[in-house]
Amino acid sequence: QIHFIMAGNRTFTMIKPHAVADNHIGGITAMIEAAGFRIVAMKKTQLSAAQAGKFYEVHKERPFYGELCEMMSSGPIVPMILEKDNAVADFRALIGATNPANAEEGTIRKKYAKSMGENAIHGSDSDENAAIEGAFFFASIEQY
Ligand code: RTP
Ligand code: MG
Repeated sequence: QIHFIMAGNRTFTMIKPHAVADNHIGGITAMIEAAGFRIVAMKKTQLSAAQAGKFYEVHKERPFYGELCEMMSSGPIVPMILEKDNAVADFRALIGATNPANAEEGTIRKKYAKSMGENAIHGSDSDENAAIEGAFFFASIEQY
């Protein structure tokens, strides 16, 4: 089918627990779609602390690892696989800086982040990690 031939590449994202709890799923997905990303897979789920620990294993030596895993398992999240040309870099531009104090106008974190930890949304940092993180949450039959 032609839309597969024309498809861009993929990134992975999660709406973090505080933003789900505050009813921002609709506002955030609207910004994502308006920026030209296609939602390939999406669900609402909750990580155990152990699952969050596995997802964020790359950060296990960082001082914020324990706090990060606790926060990410504190309530439901909305993981998604997104598709667009230049998906990883364009999505990181859309979400804005990790620290919301540095997030640019018009970014998701500028609008919805509360702090460095509760910064509303995750975005993969490479094509390789996007594939790993997407496969952590979604089977191939869930990706359209
Ligand atoms: P993400 O992976 O969530 O898209 O965020 P990022 O690349 O902008 O930031 P990264 O360095 O990968 O950190 C992952 C998440 O850990 C929390 N964090 N807390 N307290 C702190 O100093 C600190 N630093 C990072 C944030 O929730 C960040 O998104
Ligand atoms: Mg990161």
